[in-house]
Amino acid sequence: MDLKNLIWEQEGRVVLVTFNRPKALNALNEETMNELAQVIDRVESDDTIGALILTGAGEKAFIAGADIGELQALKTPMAAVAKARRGQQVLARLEALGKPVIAAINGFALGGGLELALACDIRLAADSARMGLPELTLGVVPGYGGTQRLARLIGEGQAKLLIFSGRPIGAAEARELGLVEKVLPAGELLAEAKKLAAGMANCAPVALALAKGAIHAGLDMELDAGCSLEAHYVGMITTTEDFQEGMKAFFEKRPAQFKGY
Ligand code: CO8
Repeated sequence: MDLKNLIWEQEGRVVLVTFNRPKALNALNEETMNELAQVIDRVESDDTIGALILTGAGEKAFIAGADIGELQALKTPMAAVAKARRGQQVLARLEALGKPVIAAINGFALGGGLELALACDIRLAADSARMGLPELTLGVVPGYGGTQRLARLIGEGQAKLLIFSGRPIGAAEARELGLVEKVLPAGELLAEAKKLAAGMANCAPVALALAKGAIHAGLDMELDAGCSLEAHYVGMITTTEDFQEGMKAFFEKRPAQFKGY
């Protein structure tokens, strides 16, 4: 991988990727999006990786949005459509990764930065973090899935309130809305993200991918169809060696050693 704006660190089965463009508060330019696509390829195909954490460098920002200089340089509506679609495709792949992805929101998560966090499985926020979709105040529309994922996550009315006002909110309010799953003292954010990620990374990988897939698919299905899908995933998992190992380890009173098949 050729990474300039992202820092890649692997500890055991957990990869920590840090957005690092300090001069623009880690804003997402095209280059950074392309690097994120490379990271996703690697995480997807590398069996030694069981979970991914995304965070921002420094204390001030997670990601302060799409790079506003690049937005200003857009010459035609179709160039903007193409840019939005490219970003959406990368975030859709992030969301669909068969491994857990945790956003550790250490500071400002605005515009495209919050949209990226919305494509993660779990959002942990530092108590000092601020989050919002200020696009309308810049004369632009959220373009990296924000109008879709925010309304699904916190409901139509609350999403409209945030998007139409462009008002950033603090971590406590974000927790109340269900926009983030946990709020932590800033100094404990990464340690907690790593602890959670390590636990998830030690689960049976195929079981985790199936559970994640069932949750995502089920949100677009009738309950009965979703339960049927779930039952078939249970059937599929019993054909793996990891299923046998999980049962055996329980009765032998030891931690299971999963292989990923
Ligand atoms: N893009 C480019 N540069 C940025 C961005 C950004 N999003 N955010 C901050 N910067 C730069 C600033 O220009 C500044 O640079 P310089 O030092 O050269 O002047 C540097 O980072 C530090 O920022 P500030 O001086 O502004 O720091 P403050 O502490 O005063 O303020 C804020 C921090 C409140 C976070 C402020 O920087 C801010 O409001 N940033 C912009 C936030 C924003 O509006 N984000 C949304 C952008 S739009 C978007 O994300 C659309 C996504 C969909 C795209 C669809 C594709 C077509």
